[in-house]
Amino acid sequence: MMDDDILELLREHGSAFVSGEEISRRLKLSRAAVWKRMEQLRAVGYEIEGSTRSGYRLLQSSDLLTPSEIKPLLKTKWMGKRIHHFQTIDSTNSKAYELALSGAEEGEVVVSESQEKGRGRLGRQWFSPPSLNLYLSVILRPRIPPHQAPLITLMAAVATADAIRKFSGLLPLIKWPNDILLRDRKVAGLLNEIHSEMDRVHFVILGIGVNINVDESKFSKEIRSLATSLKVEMGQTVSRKDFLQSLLLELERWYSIFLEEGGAVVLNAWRDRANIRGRKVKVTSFGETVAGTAVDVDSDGALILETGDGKQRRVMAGDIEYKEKVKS
Ligand code: BTX
Repeated sequence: MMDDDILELLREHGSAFVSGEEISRRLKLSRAAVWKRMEQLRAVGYEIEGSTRSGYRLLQSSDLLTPSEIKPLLKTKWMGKRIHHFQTIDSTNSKAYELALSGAEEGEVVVSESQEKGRGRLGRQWFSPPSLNLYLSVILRPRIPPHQAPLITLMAAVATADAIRKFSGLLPLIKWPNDILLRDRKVAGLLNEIHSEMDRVHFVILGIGVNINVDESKFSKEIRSLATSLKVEMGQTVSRKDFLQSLLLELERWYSIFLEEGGAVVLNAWRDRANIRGRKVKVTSFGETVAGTAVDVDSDGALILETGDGKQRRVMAGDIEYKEKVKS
């Protein structure tokens, strides 16, 4: 954790130097210990400039999500072979949409170190602080009719949940429509957007935000009790690059399963990971709240609820609240 503290201190100063004296005072380390730590950080790939007069400054973090950092790690056949990397951007989804409109190919990825207007569903915001998390959007061009597009959203949630499980060894749960929870808190969210005409999809943008190294204290009060990160859950700092490569691999794998084996396989995988059937829930959809028992999720992504009067209701969009704790 000490290395994290040093890096945080260096990052706080941006491109300016921070004196060895200040580092040793703030982190309660001897000057010699600071020097040794810097050597260790350099050894793992951090580019740190040192000057006897001015101190230290971070020139390049080894965990940047630049194409040159990511590409050597990729195990995919085609996904992520072209990465558009930004230091900051309004929203990776908006950028990917724009690129797709001007002809970007299937599998191109937009990734940014931070987002100024990270978007959630229903006009909400996605907290996107710099260099800590993952904000990415993948362009897909499936040859499917628009009514099948929701299956792509379910597929992306399954892939994200599997990437988290394989990477962390923890068991995530999908929460309808497509949040990923660890210990009942949101660790990732998906915002997928589709561009289509009546009978065919032009492209789908898979927008995925994963909280990786953000500490609990950085979340605003409103979301602190609802959100978490891989670092919080795993108790250690996580390599965003390694996680990104796992995520792209899972997305490629599940997308091929969808194309080759069909939507039913994806839907079943989603059901397994959501564990929603039979749960007592309350759903708020466009200002209306419906309570009931979750029966299933349909291939169009709709939640089917059994309301007290024995009737079934389909809810297309909204937010769900479990009436009892999530079993994971
Ligand atoms: P959502 O509408 O389900 O979730 C947004 C809600 O979640 C917010 O209103 C807030 O309560 C809470 N929240 C906000 N930020 C975070 C966070 N970092 N972690 C946990 N909870 C949070 C979910 O929308 C879809 C989010 C997709 C984000 C990706 S990032 C890459 C891509 N680009 C883009 O603009 N959006 C997507």
